[in-house]
Amino acid sequence: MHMQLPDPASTRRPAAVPYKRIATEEAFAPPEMLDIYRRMFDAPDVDPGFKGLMGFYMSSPSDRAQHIMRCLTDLDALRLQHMDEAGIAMQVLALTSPGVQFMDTATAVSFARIANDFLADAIRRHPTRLAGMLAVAPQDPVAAAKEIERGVTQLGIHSVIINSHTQGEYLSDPKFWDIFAAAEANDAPIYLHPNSLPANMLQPFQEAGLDGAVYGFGVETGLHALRIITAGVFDRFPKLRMVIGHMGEALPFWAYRLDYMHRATVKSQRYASVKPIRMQPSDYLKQHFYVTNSGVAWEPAVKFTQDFMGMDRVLYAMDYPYQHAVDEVGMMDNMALSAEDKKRFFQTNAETLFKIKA
Ligand code: 1DF
Ligand code: MN
Repeated sequence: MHMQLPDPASTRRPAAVPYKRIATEEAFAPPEMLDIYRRMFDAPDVDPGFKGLMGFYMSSPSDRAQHIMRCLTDLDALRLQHMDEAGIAMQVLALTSPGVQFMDTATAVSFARIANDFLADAIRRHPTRLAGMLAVAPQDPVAAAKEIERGVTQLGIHSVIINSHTQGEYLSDPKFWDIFAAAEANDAPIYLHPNSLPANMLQPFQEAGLDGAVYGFGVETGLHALRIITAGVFDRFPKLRMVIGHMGEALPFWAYRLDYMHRATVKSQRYASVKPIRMQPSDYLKQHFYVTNSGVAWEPAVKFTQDFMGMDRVLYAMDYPYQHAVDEVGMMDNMALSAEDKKRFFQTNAETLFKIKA
């Protein structure tokens, strides 16, 4: 296998292919949400990770920030043009991180509904090009559960986005489990997407500039997924399914050590919080999770993850507009995979998971 890292700088247009490319972790932002964010940045107690991340994109004159802001707020001509240029047939959209998760509870609950209606309108305008995930406010788990039911039954959106921690709190805490109950009851997978690092984790990452998508996001989101697994969430909700991006936030690569050390930790009774669970951590990854390759257009990593998770559990994603890299599409097209497996990766796994009608 070639272990050389590809050059993401060139821009060739991808070729016609016998499958639809469905990109499954693509971001948008209603302008009204950015107005709410602007007001939040002025508060004295604003979360430093949130302000550092979205404050940057919303105020920086850099080409990267300007491009991202323009793309995030467009759900029509510009987005479709970028999709056409990249050969993307369909985007599965999610309210950009952190969505509503730093808002006060009342604002978060009401804005999640507004965002979902806004998304449903865009999908109605472009039903063959756009699909989506439901935003919810974990700050109010009962309201989040209701919004999942409303979104699935009334908006026809069959998955949920949660941007990792909510103000430093993790879904491993049973106070959030009404959300899992609703996701399971409505057969809606939850995409656990990165968030900026919580305040108590930020400093050693941020001082080295490693808090964002470069590394910190993956560490924190992987931690969150592991907390959910080791808290016994899937023993309690056996039909619950989750999705993680960025090649499973490296968890497939960790699987062997996770299993060994989790087993040893349970046995030694070192922590009251580490109780026995029915299976090994890697079994939950393989049976309850789907992985997208957002941000990781690297054949050896995709192949390893397919080998670990199974061909039906690894899906294509671009992470537009944060990784708007047209060249990566062709690199994924050219992976040494059978025609059937390539179609699973780009198209049919997404159609099944997100209940997209072909
Ligand atoms: C970044 C990356 C920002 C991702 C995101 O949301 C995001 C970034 C604010 O590069 O700063 O969703 N990402 O998923 O990799
Ligand atoms: Mn993303």
